[in-house]
Order: sequence, then C-alpha cells, then structure tokens
Amino acid sequence: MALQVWLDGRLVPEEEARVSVFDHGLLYGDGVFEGIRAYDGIVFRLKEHLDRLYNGARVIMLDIPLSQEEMTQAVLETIRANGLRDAYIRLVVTRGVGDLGLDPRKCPRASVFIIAAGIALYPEEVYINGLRLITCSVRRNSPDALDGSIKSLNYLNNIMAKMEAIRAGVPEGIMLTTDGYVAECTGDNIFLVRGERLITPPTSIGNLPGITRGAVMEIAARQGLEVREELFRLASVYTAEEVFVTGTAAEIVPVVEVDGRPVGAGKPGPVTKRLLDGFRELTKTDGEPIYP
Ligand code: PXG
Repeated sequence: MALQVWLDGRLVPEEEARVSVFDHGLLYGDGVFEGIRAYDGIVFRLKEHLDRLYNGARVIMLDIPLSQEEMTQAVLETIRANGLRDAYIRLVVTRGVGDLGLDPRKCPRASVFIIAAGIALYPEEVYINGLRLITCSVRRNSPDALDGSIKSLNYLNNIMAKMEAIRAGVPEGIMLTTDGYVAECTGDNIFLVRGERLITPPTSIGNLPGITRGAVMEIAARQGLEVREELFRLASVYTAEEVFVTGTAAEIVPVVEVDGRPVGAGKPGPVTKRLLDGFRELTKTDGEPIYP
C-alpha cells in the first residue's frame, strides 16, 4: 500500500505528495525539520521535538500555519493513516512557494509535510561491536553564521562531512568547531565517559540540542552519573574510557575506535550499555500515545 503523506492539511498517497520547484525549502534550504521516532504505539518525546521545531521557526521568522496542538494531531493522524506502531517520522516546514529571489516575503504561506514510514533500524551488530569514527576535515558551521541549534534544511555542511566519513569506510564522523573543539557528529551528538562522569559539548557552540542527548542526560543523572557540558578537544576523545553517540535513529551507539585509536578497551563499555538499557526502558512510556 502506498504511504499516506500529510501535505498542507491533507493526507495524500505518496505519489501525489509533491512540492513546487518554486518552494524556497528546495531553492534555498529555507525551512526547518524534525526526525521523530515512534516505539510500539508511542511517539517518543513528541512535545520536545515540536518545541525544537517551533523554536527554530521562531528564530528564522517562519510562521508555521498550525498551532503546536494542531501539529501534534497532524503527526498522530499521519501515523494512524499508515497503521504504524513503530515509525520514523519526518516533519518538514518550508518557507513555501515564492519567486526565484531570496525574499521570503514572496512566500505567503509555509508548506508543511509529514512522512511516517517504517523505521530502518540500525543493525544490532553496531550495538554489540560498536562503531568506528573518523574526524572530518569539514568544520561545523560557525554559529555566528548559521546556528546549528536550529534544525534547518541547510545540511550541506553535515553532508560534506558525512561523505568524508563514508569515503574513509566508516558510517559517522566527528565534526569540530572552527576553533578545533569537538562539536558533534554529522547526525548525532557525542558523549565521553570518564569514571562516573559523562561529558558532552555544550549546545552554545552550535550543536543541535538533540532530543536523545537530553534524554541521556536525564537517565545518566538518575543512574547516579555526573553530567557535564564542557568544551574538549580530540585528545580527550582519544583518552576517554568510553565514547558513544546519540540520535533519534541511532539511539545510543557505542564507539570503539576514533581516528585509528581504540577507545578504552576497544569494545563497548558498561556505562554505555547501562544507558542504552535505560533509554530503551524510557521509550516504552515517554511520549504521545498514537492509539489512546
Ligand atoms: N546532531 C545533528 C547534526 C543531527 O542532525 C542529532 C544531532 C541528534 O538529535 P536527536 O534529536 O535526533 O537526538 C541530529 C539528528 C540521518 C539523520 O538520516 C539524522 C538526523 C537528522 C536527519 C537525518 O542520519 N539527526
């Protein structure tokens, strides 16, 4: 059966879900988006995802033509229309259809679409054996230019870095700020473990405030770990006891090698495993029920 896509207020079969070549999301990457996940009938932290979306829209002065409550209902309706309990949801808001110039005033109405698809799970192997990472030479955008805390449609920077990782034979790469501090990965946040302490870079340097990152910080505190947001360089990564990355698709994935150096014992560590167990528990209850 064709996917039903929510497009500007209507559910339409995927082959009818088309946007204009004059849409400024396409012409200029002018818009914001979210990647959200549902676990067994519950949309994980939907409110937090929508808060991030609406905050990003506010920063770029984009009027979303639905209230946050209406957007919540639109997301749930889209998942229901596709009969899904486990899903990956992509929600996109673009500046809308305009002319060929940059001027967003020529776009009278934002376009909104919501895709709810079956989720392509990470292979269980990565949770067991861990990931290898490289550091990408492509730097994270300076937040003075484009603030990475906005999940905007401008992902070229991350895509360039991702290509570099793929060319090096690994699925994910570390991105640095222009000052050489570790920022995040191309589509995931990063954490280090030292003793009973978790360290992750602050979002003020232009990282995405990941929903998974936020959940991990809460779980860690509940598990008695100290959580710190601080700047660090690659040497701290190379000498950490454990490293892991977090993201909606990835959840929590252990990292076992960075730039050819084994991390800790070179295998997934106990703190990472405990956090992943805690995270998977949380996904059973924390979020918006799809079929109440
Ligand atoms: N940093 C960046 C730059 C991201 O794009 C995350 C961190 C993790 O955030 P959440 O909220 O998911 O915990 C993201 C989100 C993909 C893909 O296909 C990944 C993201 C977005 C879109 C696609 O890998 N990551």
